[in-house]
Amino acid sequence: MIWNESKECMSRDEMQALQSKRLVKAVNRVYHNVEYYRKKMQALGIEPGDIKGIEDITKLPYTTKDDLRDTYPFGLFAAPQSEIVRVHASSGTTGKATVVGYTRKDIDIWSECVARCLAGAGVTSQDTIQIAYGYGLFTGGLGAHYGAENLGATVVPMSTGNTKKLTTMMKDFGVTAIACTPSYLLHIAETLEENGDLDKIKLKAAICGAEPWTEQMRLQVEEKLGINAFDIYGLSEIMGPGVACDCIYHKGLHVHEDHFYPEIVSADTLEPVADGETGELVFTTLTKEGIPLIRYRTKDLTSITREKCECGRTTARISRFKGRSDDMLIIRGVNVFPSQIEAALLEMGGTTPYYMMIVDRVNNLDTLEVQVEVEERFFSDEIRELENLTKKIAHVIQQAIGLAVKVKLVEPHSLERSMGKAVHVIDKRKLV
Ligand code: DLL
Repeated sequence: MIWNESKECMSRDEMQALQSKRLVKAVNRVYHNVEYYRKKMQALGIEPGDIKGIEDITKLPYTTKDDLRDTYPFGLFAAPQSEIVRVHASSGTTGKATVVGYTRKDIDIWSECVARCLAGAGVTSQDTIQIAYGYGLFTGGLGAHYGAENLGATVVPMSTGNTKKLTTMMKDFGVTAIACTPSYLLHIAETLEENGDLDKIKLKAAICGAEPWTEQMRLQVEEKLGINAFDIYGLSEIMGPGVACDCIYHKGLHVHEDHFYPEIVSADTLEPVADGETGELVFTTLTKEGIPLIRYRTKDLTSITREKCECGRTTARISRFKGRSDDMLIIRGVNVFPSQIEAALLEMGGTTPYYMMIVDRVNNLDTLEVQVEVEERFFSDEIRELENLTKKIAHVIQQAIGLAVKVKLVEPHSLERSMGKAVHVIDKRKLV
């Protein structure tokens, strides 16, 4: 089960010693190779010699997405172009794309991290795995692909776009594992069910990430497909998929902290919070050459524990993500995360994880309509039954988020299915 015992099962002292050694090297690298970092550190009066170990990390400045945008495209690269063997970029829906570069060593470490995740999910060289994240500038496809090859599994590079072909090959090739977004896995399960193929597949594990999903959704999809579903986390700025992943105990995601040092800080004060408390996740890359980042603010909200896991790994674990601080909606002054709606819907039963939140402002008052797909067997022509169900859903959501909402039931299969990162919110207030 454990793929890299020497790295994933170290004592805390050994881990800290390794992190200290690597941090000192990383700080020297950015100071000497990246003008932007040198100036930032000089402005704070910090010299590389001031950083003697991991305990000095809080002396260092934070890095944000804006820093990457200000230095677009390659300004934070710490290796000459001749050593950069690959670039990836984020879609940049809210501004310029953020571009990241990898040296050959970075790619090797990335594949090892993804391989560790897959091994933790029970995938071995005996497995056939479909990679159904998008290939291209998005890190999902190629990141998962290299990791699966590193492990020696047989890789089927599906990408996204043709679910029919994917399910046919899943059956014909005897596919045993799949890597895709959780929302796409749901769509795949739905397609298999519609075609009466659920009992014709050999799938045993799914490694899903790139978007928030609830524990309720993970359990639902496990039950539907008769598999074990794992949560894999990552972000392009830090590496891509494989920064952290949960194990068969599903009690938090193990961070590959020999390469990525995690801190949890208050999103308001930026002061570190205690283990177990929720805050913003911050990462420092300890071994990256192409684009090492110091104290990168991910905006992802989670908590951390450093207790040893039942699986034997000693690496720090982060809890399932509630969402990003910038995904949080403020509706009539109340903080709402889409994941709260998903959890409430799945807990009540009879509904599907397909929902859309429409936020608007009418007469200076915020409104929230939640469109919900119910399971076919609950969808009835009887107006009275539908009204009762609508009231029940509105009640459950109100209990979960503390806000009265308008619920609209929509026909099964009418909300758009996603093959990448699902969209659950239309905020019309932003459009005016
Ligand atoms: O989504 C990398 C990735 C690909 C991760 C495939 C896992 C699987 P970005 O496009 O840069 O990179 O988006 C990163 O996605 O900051 C989180 O907000 C969100 N995210 C990623 N994984 C998870 C997860 C990839 N397991 C952003 N749970 C991150 C919740 C996730 N959110």
